[in-house]
Amino acid sequence: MSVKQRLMTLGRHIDEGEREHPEATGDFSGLLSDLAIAVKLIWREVSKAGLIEILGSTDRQNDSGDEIKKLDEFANETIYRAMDHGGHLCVMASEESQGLMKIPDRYPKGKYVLVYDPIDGSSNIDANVSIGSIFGIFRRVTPSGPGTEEDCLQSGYKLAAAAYVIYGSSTIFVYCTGKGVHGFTLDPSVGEFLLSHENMRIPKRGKTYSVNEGNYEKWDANVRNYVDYLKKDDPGTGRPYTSRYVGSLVADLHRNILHGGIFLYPGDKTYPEGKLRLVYECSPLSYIVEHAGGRASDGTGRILDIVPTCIHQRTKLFIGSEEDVKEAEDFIQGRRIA
Ligand code: P6P
Repeated sequence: MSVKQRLMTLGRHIDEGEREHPEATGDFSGLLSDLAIAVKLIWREVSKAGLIEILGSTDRQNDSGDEIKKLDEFANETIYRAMDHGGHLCVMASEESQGLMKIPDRYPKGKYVLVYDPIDGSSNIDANVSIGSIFGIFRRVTPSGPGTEEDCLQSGYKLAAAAYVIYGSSTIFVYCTGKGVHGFTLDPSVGEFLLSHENMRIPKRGKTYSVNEGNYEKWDANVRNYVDYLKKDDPGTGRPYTSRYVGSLVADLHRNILHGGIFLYPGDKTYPEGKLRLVYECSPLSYIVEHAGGRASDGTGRILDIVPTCIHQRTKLFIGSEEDVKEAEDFIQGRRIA
């Protein structure tokens, strides 16, 4: 009989992880379990988004200037309401909320911080292209009481855990608490996330690159040199690479983790510092990719070493297979032109 994946639910996996830490209070496990409930509620709306009035825009913009979709708002509120009363968190921050999301006074304050992008890739919602959610969990740095901006503005290397969810042909919850990266696929018939990708490892090099080539004219020469290099036909080097870009960071990244490759969103004339958000998009995803054996850089340094100065701060992002990201850094830093 072929070796089958252990029949393991996300909840059991979280509990087993907690048992490896005798000092654990169950706080962390409770937090992750509450998060899984929120994700299932979002999945339910995403899976029928075309059937009910949840597509379309709220005619408002978030702090990033991005149009707020109704599903964005639903997901943002669902996560907040699932997480605000468990006593695990002292504060939250979200792409969809300008300022900090405080824990109501009537609820206890916990020792963790949640930063998140409730729906990433929302411009794809009405086209039925995969979208995602991204989560980062820090330990608080302030001693007690309501959490502050200081608790949210931590470098990614201080993350206690990170997770992403892809709502696509199937819904997959991928998380890491520092002991490997593990993926769980939702079985809608029982409403459980079942272990499907144990100990995910990203190949050291891939043959796929993901970038919005429509920005080519807006890039600097180093970025153009790198992308031109990937497209050059050079037998024996694996080039030309295949281009794959769906415009949903989580979906593009998940594919590159499974099969190898690089995702890049460099700076350009529109977004000189890069478009993607550091605190609740790039840091959590970089934490996961590094624990899967990959690399994540802003072109000159490690994403996880960046010290955020504001919640909605943007960054350039080169993330994926270690050798591909290192090669990209050589071009971005001008050490290579071909
Ligand atoms: P562009 C979606 O809006 C997003 O934040 C990421 O999910 C995605 O990778 C990127 O922006 C797409 O940006 O400029 O290529 O449309």
